[in-house]
Amino acid sequence: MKSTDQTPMNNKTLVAWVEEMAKLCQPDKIVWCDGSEEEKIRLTRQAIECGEVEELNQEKLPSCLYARSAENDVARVEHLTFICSRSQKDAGPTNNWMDPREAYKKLGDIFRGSMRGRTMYVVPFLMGIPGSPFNKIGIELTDSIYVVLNMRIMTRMGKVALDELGSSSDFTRGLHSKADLRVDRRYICHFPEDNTIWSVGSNYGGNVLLGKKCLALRIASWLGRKEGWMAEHMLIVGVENPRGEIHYLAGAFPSACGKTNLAMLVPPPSLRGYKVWTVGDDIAWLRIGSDGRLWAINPEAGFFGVAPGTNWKTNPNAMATIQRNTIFTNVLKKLDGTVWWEGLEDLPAEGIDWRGRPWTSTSGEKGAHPNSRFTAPASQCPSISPEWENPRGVPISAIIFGGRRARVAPLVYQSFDWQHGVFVGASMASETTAAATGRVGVVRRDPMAMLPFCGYNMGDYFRHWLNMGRKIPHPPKLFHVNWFRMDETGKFIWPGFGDNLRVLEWIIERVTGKAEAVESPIGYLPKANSINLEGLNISREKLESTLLNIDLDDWIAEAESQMEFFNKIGDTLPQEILQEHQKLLKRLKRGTSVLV
Ligand code: GTP
Ligand code: SPV
Ligand code: MN
Repeated sequence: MKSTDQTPMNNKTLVAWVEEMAKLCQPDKIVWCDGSEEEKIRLTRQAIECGEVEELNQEKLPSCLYARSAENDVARVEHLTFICSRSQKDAGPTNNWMDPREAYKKLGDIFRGSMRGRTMYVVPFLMGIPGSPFNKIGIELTDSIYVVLNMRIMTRMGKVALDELGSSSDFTRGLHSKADLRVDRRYICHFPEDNTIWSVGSNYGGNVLLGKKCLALRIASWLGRKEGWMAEHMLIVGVENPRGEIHYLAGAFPSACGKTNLAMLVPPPSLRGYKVWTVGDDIAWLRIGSDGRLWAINPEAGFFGVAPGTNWKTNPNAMATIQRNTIFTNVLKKLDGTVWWEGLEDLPAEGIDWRGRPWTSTSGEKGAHPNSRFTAPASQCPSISPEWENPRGVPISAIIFGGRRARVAPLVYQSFDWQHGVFVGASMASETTAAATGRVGVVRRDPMAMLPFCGYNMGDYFRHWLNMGRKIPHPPKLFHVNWFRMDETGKFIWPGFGDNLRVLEWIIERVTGKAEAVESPIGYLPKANSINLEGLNISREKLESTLLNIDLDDWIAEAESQMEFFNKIGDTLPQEILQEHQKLLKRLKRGTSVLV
């Protein structure tokens, strides 16, 4: 077993750890990745030769690749994801827990010899921006070129990360092997006390791109609590009004609930004069700045976005971003070597579907998997913010929680204060999506969109949010939105996408004290005429009677369901959350008809 020349001899801890892991996995070869263009070309060629990826039409989609994952490996596997803290209590009731000794043994048995006949790539990566105090460094060892090529887009990978690390031993140790891709030998384990992640048996997205959900959320949330900052499943977007003032908003929506789309929003014609700037589409790290505001960075360098539903009308910025240097996973491959998915215009007559089988438009089968994705460099996004690589981050004026709710949750409301806002985030719910395996469309509680990503006890996480509120001299205002209310025929009532700016406008005007609101039992609702409806097919009456209507019976049932969830959290649940719940119930029971 031989390492290449790039071995950083100045970092003995790193070299020793790589050797130890190589002894376990027994690869034929070890390759240290430097992140160079030459390396990209070499690895791409190798991945094409061994069939790990396919080339796409290089004239129409330059430097783009096509990948198909195993049929049983198309999404995050929450039931196989574990927090392996020494004490089960630290993982809490919402996480799967495994004793760390047991986990190392169990996964070690699967890793043992799993890289025989394969190469182990050493992928150093930086989560954050060179020179930023927010930064964390990880090293991922993997036997998947697909992972290396994705990590190269999603993170700042190679030399830049090793330079930043120097001889320090402060890095996240990530070990990944596809092994044999068997579901019964698939585990995603986090060892927060060891700053270690072991992922085996998968080759898909959030299971294996260890910088993303594993480090930047699960491990980082653990570190953030210890170190006094926050790691959140949030987009970051800057909204510039016609006067040139920019407000930055962060939004926590569960997987496949609209973060990428909101981050890249294009203003509708009636809101001309507004500009929207993309800072991040999935993860935000937030710290208190010296000016007393909350500042955020996007620790990632790329987008791993949902393909279905993305088109030139719904998300033109994403479409422009993915025309080159992009990896498409589990979409339909057209006969001309371009790609297609459900919701993209121009239905092709035929192609090869995500399973690798011939497909025709009349076959009745999906051409692309509902969780098919594109991996693209953030720098290619036309709306990328000039501030997106500012090591200080951007100041956050408002945090928006959001869910996918066909009923109950109104288009938008504002919390009364930070504590109430934390309760709103803690009690939010959303319908499950194809981003994780399991049933789709089931309403479940997903506090702050972090249910699958919080690396520690959920009650302690709420406590951390409450504490942060006390520590931030000028905290952002907290809101809740829902773009997904349906009518009786199952159609979305709100047009969504670009028109969501109408709601962001109200939110920003609430922050700046301009927009009017009325008090309802659940929070402040927009006053009838304070949301701009110009150019929309929705009457003010319809807005009031559907999108902004609070049905008291529905909400009392909602509050009961919230309580069932809080009961599961047990004794770490902060009293403040219970108090807010009691106050909500009291307001609901006092209310008669609360139409705006
Ligand atoms: P993850 O990457 O899984 O975290 O997802 P995300 O939160 O970034 O979701 P994304 O923006 O990719 O949207 C997921 C799906 O919802 C896509 O099919 C979108 O087309 C659709 N979608 C996004 N925004 C809206 C909206 O405002 N209205 C409607 N009806 N659909 C939307
Ligand atoms: C999500 O599921 O929230 C994603 C995709 O952003 S994954 O990287 O697979 O987690
Ligand atoms: Mn996500």
